[in-house]
Amino acid sequence: MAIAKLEGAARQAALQALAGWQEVKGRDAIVKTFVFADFNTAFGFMTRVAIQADKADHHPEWFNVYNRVEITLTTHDAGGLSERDVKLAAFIDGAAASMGGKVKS
Ligand code: H2B
Repeated sequence: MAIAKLEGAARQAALQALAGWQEVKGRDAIVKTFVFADFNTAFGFMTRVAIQADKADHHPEWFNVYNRVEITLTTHDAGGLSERDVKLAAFIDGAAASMGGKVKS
């Protein structure tokens, strides 16, 4: 499946529109860490993201410890960032905000 990698001005604009997502060193991916009130809330958030990710057939790389969820987004089929990552990042930000998630810097 050919998916276009985000490049040039389109990539810059997309990254600027995503608050708090950082570029990963050494690979074309973005990362953001959220902290929730407790494990239950963090896992509830992950469940919402998981359902959306599977629906869109676009899945996060993530790591959870108790109330913390670190999420890396990239498009394996494109070998880098694509519009799919931007869409999933926007969904993730909305879900986190609605569940009281704070961004961990
Ligand atoms: N998730 C992500 N992050 N990148 C992909 O390229 C990708 C995916 N490809 N989920 C999908 C699944 C692909 O493997 C299936 C076969 O559609």
